[in-house]
Amino acid sequence: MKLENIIFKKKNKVAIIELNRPKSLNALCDELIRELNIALESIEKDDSISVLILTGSEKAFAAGADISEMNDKEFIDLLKDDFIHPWERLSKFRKPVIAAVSGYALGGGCEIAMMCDIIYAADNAKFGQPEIKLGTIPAAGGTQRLARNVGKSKAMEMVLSGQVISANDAKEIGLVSNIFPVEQLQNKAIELANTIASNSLPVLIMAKEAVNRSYEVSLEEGMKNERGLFKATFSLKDRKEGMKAFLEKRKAKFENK
Ligand code: DAK
Repeated sequence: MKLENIIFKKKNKVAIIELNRPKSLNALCDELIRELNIALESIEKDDSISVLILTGSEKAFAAGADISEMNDKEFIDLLKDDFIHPWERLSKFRKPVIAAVSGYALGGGCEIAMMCDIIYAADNAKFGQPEIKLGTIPAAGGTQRLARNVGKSKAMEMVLSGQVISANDAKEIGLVSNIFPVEQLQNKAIELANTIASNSLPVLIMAKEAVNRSYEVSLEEGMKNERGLFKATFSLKDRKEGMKAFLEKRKAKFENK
């Protein structure tokens, strides 16, 4: 299938999706989201891929949903069309995802980054939920994930003022885990992706699920789920191999089984 709005690459066990609408700073139009979802489906099914990196250009990860597409919509269009559902696919993706963010990550761009598991930012990155300035509010988790990630006061400050924050501020409030000079960002993301991908894929999927549950359920329920998944790792050949390799003082050879 021909992809017009994203570029797909694969390096060993790591897939890279680059958002690619440079003329509109990677504004997230319907067709881009459709292509992204097709790529996610195929990566999820591909056993040779363990980790995904989602990235944009140096100037923009994504400057938000495409305002020109939304401009003429009426309430009834949003009600009838499946406008919301396609945006949720990334948050249901089961393999680890690293967002490598340079430049603008605004509105839907910031929301897409927050759907990823880890955010690495370039020193020129700018994050924000400026929807309030357009007379609307975030709709792909901006009010929810931001509050959970950075706390109520900062989330309110950003959502209510539309204020854009720097990479340094994003690091300080825990929105991103690391900042790198813009020219190093891709390599640093690939380095981390390779490290993650050297682990067992089924165990990565379980670990991701366990952490994500902490956002959904009580501590007690989350712990119960964690224990269940921990026990489930004991059904895997890779768990046996991991512990055996440690005791034999060698590197484990995981088979994703
Ligand atoms: N949509 C469409 N075009 C955009 C765009 C956007 N979000 N952002 C930038 N562009 C276009 C500009 O119109 C311009 O196009 P031309 O005039 O050259 O044709 C080109 O990209 C370059 O932009 P600028 O000339 O403005 O570049 P500057 O460097 O001067 O400024 C900027 C960069 C990022 C500060 C500025 O472009 C800007 O403020 N952009 C808009 C940022 C924004 O407000 N983002 C939030 C959009 S609302 C939903 C899920 C998600 C959402 C909604 C629903 N459902 C699941 C229901 C999300 C909503 C949003 O994200």
